[in-house]
Amino acid sequence: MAELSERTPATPEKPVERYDAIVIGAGVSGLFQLVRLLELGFSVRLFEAGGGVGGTWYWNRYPGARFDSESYTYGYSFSHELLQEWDWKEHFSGQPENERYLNYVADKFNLRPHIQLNATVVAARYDESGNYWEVRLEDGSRARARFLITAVGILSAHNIPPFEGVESFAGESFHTSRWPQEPIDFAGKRVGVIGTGATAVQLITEIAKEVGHLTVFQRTPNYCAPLRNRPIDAETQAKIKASYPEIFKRTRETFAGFIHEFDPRSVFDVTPEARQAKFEELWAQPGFSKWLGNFRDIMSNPDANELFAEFVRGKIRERVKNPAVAEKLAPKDHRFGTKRVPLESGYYEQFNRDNVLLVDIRESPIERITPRGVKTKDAEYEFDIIIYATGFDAVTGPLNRIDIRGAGGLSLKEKWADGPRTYLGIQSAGFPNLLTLVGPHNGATFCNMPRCIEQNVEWVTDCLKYMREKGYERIAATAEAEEAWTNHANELAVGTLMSETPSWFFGANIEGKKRGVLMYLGGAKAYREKCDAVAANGYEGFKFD
Ligand code: NA7
Repeated sequence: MAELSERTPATPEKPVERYDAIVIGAGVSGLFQLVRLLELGFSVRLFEAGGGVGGTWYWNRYPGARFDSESYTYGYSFSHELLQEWDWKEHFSGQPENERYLNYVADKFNLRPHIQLNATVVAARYDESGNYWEVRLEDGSRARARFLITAVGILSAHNIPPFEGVESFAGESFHTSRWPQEPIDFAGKRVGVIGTGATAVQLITEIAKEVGHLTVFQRTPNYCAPLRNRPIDAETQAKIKASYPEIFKRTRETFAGFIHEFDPRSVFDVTPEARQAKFEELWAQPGFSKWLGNFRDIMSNPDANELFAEFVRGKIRERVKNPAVAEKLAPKDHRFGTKRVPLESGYYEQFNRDNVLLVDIRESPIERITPRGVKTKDAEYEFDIIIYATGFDAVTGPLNRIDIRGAGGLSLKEKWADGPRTYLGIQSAGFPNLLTLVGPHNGATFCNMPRCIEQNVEWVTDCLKYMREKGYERIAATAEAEEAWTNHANELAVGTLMSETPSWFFGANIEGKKRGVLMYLGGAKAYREKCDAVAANGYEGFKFD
């Protein structure tokens, strides 16, 4: 690959930089991929749109942002030294600490010389005759590499719905994922939050006590469950550090890479009393136990699901004093766990405060944003600040926002107009040497992210090593392998309770986006086994040159 490491001027002013590999994104996946590529001796450039490293934990700096994963299952597992020297302070660590951690990783592994910040990749083009990718940045500069590895995450393309008048608002407004670096002074301010997803639930709980008045615009209520965060004391810290091998052994075995695993029993295998006791027990536990540690048929049998859904509604009714408000907050239009379950630390109690108002925008839809605030069908609400907690163009959005052109000028976005088509969520046919970490239909999409990210990165790294050993310079998924994987990923979603519910898992939150499963619902373990088998069989389904 020596020829790609040279610098050849494209124009006298601006040389086109050349590398063995280009990585896009300095989040959890991009940083680890960089570590591994440098170990392979590759020359690498990592382009990051943000002004710092951390990806999700750089961008999502809104008050209350924190892990829903147990911290010690979220950190990287690849370095024993890192595991032993990093002290997580809370069981579910908050954004500032998470961003510090990823900066610590960047320093520890000396990654910064290879990272270019404030560098938004807007286009990437594959040159067939030269077998290289050329990326173009927003500032017009270009760089080339044999391999292009996207590490853009599944929730980085933020979405502000096309409300009329968004630009006309005279106060301050921002999306939760484009939060200002400087702290916001909420004291005495009239604040409107649009959205009640996992992000809004964290944010609202945190700012309700600070603001003058808070108006929450809810379209769909969620089944929120208690996070039960707490600090990690010294004794627990020592125990955690001593048990990392067991922790990661467990997260390799579970369905979604968390420490929680479904109870193999049906809700109907036990008496109503035993079931109620189990529900209460789950409710008292931290994290996703209520979702991913529940009876197995909660996620497949509507009657089983309804039992737990009603249990959660009961909890909401107990906590919210005004019965009419409680009913609005209690979901009835979709089943429990078919959307991402927000974890909360006092969310429902915020609606007992005098300074918090819930507006049901199914009853009274938002008509437009005005210079003064938000106009619904029935009223105009005046604000100093509007916060859009309106989510993301998930999974395909971050890739589609880059103009990616493969062999013959094929556009990835156009190819995916009717839904993504990939092999293992790692490659799309017609895009040789483009490797998409955590791409659509990749096992990492429905997973405790870092656990599956490490699997993705190790697999890609092994594949690149294999290519080097064999003298191959091009890897391309075959159309047949892509067809089979895409059918498999789509079939896994057919008939599931999840597929009945409009959510970002299926692209349903974005106007005009083709509806279809974006995740891989076969489980992280099954996905890893499939990837391992593909590698063991000489990377079947890929063609090498
Ligand atoms: P989500 O979960 O997509 O939530 C977005 C929220 O914004 C949700 O309540 C939406 O209501 C609401 N929304 C979106 N578009 C509109 C329009 N047009 N009008 C009114 N309300 C709207 O995003 P989050 O950031 O909370 O969470 C994303 C993931 O980040 C989460 O799953 C975790 O994995 C971390 P809707 O439910 O669509 O009716």
